[in-house]
Amino acid sequence: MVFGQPSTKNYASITNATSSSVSEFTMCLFVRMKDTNFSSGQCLYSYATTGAPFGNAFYVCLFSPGIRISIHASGDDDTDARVKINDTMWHHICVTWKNTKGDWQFYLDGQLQSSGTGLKKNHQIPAGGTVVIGQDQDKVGGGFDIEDSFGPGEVTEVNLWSRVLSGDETAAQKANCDIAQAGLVLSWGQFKGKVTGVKIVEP
Ligand SMILES: [Ca+2]
Repeated sequence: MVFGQPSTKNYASITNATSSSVSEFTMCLFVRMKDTNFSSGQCLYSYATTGAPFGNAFYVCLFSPGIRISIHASGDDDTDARVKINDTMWHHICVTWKNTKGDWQFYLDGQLQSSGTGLKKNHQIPAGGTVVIGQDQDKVGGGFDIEDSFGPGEVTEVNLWSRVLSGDETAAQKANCDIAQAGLVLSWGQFKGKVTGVKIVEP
């Protein structure tokens, strides 16, 4: 997906994205940011449900310029992954989370870059929400702000698993685009047909 300048009209979305609540996940994508010096937010991925405050139940956004991972439920819980990717190069990123201890990991280009614990421990992310690529959701499937819109840049191969992938699995994605099938709940092929405003370029 090729995004132009930030606009609330550019995104891909999938409604009813998960059929059961989520106690652990991995979300990976390839991204290239063309603006090295942005000052507003750049939201890559958001998931929103009606029960969550401000819409989002989960998001991965860049806020000038570190990547923030957030899980919302009766109060936010977020963490700064201390990773910057605004260098116009392609990067592969993976975020993992598991509710048992609230452990999270952030992989950049197949390498574990940062990690932590206590992020929304014991929380279940509710089922049935909407995933949007390229926007933050202030309400389910909408409430987009240009200050949170992704662009200019490119995003591809966005996938979501209902489990924590291993380091070897994330490294294989980066190296060979080798997408693990076990636990894959949302795949890139599903997003490609649901885009608004952005251009799809086949590899
Ligand atoms: Ca917003």
